[in-house]
Amino acid sequence: MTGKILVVGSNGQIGTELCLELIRRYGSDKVIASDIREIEGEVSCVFEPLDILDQDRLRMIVTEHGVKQVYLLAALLSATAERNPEFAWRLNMDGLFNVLNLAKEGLIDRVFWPSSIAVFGPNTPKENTPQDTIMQPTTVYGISKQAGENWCQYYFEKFGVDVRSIRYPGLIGYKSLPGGGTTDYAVDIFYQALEHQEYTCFLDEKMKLPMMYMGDAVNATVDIMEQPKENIKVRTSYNLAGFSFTPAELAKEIKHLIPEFKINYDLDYRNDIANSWPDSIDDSVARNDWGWKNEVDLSKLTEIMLANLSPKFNSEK
Ligand code: NAD
Ligand code: AKB
Repeated sequence: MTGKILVVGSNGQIGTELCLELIRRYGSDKVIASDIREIEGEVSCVFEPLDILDQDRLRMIVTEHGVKQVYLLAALLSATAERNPEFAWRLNMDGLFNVLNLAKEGLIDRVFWPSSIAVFGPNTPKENTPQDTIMQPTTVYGISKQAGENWCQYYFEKFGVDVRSIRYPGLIGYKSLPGGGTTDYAVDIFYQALEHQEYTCFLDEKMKLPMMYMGDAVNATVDIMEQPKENIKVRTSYNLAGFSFTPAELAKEIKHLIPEFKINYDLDYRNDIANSWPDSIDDSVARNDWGWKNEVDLSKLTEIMLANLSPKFNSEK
């Protein structure tokens, strides 16, 4: 691969693991991490402080390092965005335009931009939600993702910008802390289970949502970017599915490994957000177009999360 890869939002949940995978596949001299916050954790590559809203600095980093691919992860997620809708719209949209416009100028060859199941709304078919269906999102986050998808397609069709996208479900990993999403309960629950053997959930016990292990999501992300152009037939964003579960089902899995674990429920506005999203996703188009398949199911995920987080809590005791 020619040129360097820039990850914007590298300190977040996806960025932390994505940088490690990119370094594993291409070497640390190929990857540049960047975030508005200072670097944390295990990532061993060049780090550039960057506010994605600062277009001049983005341009400077891209030209100075010879960046040819950008993974744009900086955004406000659903729960945080509802508390600050105007800023969420600005960050989620202007950040995307700043990257797309550099690609339009020919400085960047390929862009990855994540969408979300949040593009769907209460009128969307809930079970096995198809690739193409009704999309009337009711959150500012979902509105920004749906608009972003259409802008990606527009830049591809009008200007030939090679931008690729996945509608991630809720992602669950152990390498970083949750970042303001509605599905993040399914990350936090593991920390609370290990520390307090108890978790108070802000979603209803029967709220079923599509989820995925972070390792699978990161593989899908790099895999879609490695595809030849002709395999990418959807230029809005691809549906992607792992498995679906409710808080009660996740609690039951955790109880198999931590028998004293208890879950309580105290619903808040995030339950309404979750209620507007699908229960499960049909990702057959991604499977057919570029061979996507997931590896990890719910019981494997529970084992991975507890096995990797336990040492952290044992060493803190
Ligand atoms: P996160 O909140 O954990 O990470 C976002 C990172 O962006 C943070 O490190 C933050 O410091 C950084 N950031 C914020 N503002 C910035 C700015 N102005 N300039 C540069 N960096 C900035 O989010 P995440 O879970 O890693 O999600 C990354 C992307 O994937 C987002 O676009 C999100 O919408 C999308 N997504 C995530 C999930 C999920 O379950 N995690 C699901 C669907 C879609
Ligand atoms: C969120 O809950 O906001 C994210 C998402 C599904 O986009 N995890």
